[in-house]
Amino acid sequence: MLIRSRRGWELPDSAATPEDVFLSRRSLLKAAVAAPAIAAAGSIPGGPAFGQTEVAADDPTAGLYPVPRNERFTLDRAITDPAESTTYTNFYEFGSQKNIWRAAQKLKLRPWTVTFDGMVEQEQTVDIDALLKRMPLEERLYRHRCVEAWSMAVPWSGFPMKALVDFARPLGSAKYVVMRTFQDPGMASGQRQFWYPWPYVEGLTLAEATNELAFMVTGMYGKPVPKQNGAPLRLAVPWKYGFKSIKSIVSFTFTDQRPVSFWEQIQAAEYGFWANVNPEVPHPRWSQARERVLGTGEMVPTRLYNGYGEYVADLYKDLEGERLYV
Ligand SMILES: Nc1nc2c(c(=O)[nH]1)N[C@H]1C(S)=C(S)[C@@H](COP(=O)(O)O)O[C@H]1N2
Ligand SMILES: [Mo]
Repeated sequence: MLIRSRRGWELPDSAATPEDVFLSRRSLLKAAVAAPAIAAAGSIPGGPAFGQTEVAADDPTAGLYPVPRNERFTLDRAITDPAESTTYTNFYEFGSQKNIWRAAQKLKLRPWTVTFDGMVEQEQTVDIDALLKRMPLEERLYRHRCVEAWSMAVPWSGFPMKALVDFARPLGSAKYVVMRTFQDPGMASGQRQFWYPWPYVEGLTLAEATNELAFMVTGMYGKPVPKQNGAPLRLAVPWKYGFKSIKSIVSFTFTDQRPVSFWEQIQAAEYGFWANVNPEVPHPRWSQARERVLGTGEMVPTRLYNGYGEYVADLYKDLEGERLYV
């Protein structure tokens, strides 16, 4: 999100956005070498296959996929090449660059438990595999719009977040669900960068979390979701900027207090609680009017709620006074 700086939020407004960096790298590549040759080679010398979607050795869930597609969710564009979406990732636990997918292979997938606590009928910690057995797995084609103005379109596998909320049995007084990523600085070198407020935290209102669109991701492209994309359990809330879609979740806490999320702690003026996609509300340092579609070199107009207004606009009709689009 903010790169090449230990203290990104202290950067002047003129600092390069990751997008600038990526675009200039791209043009450098194109100018210096024959880009098609790189694409055709299909691998990085000494590394695993470029765009790896092969299943990690410690992931026992391969047999669960593929799962039936829910045809209700359709795309207005091609599915993004997995070589792009699995190698150009944001996962600050493993570094602040986009190419951390190899570092992310250090993520240890088992044992993995998920805790449900706070305002619930009964606190519980469940094994991820036991949880997966109880959830109705399906595939959905979703668009994803990062606040940095790039986007992708991905077949996620997983289950509606509502099923998870039902499983957790929150009390009637709970208003928010707070999600946390693992914390293990020995495994994830980015977490040794002490100036970040680890662990990564995100939150939704319960109305958002139980909206039909809110989806818990466990797979991608008909296979277990790769480590770098947030295995074994991540969120997908496609009407919001990508930073809301927290990866590698270990806990869900139900509360009546609005949480302050990871990026909001770092820079509240730029990354708020609601973070709904809106092309007409610029980020303080760049426009949100258009987005670069990963893998195509194309710039396309961004849509209000990332095109998902029919599902979610009603959630916000009584919240006009809030900063809904930052
Ligand atoms: N724990 C954690 N979750 C995270 C992030 C992160 O750095 N750490 N980055 C977020 C951002 S900014 C985006 S755009 C998406 C990126 O998901 P992808 O890498 O699968 O495209 O993950 C989000 N979830
Ligand atoms: Mo993002």
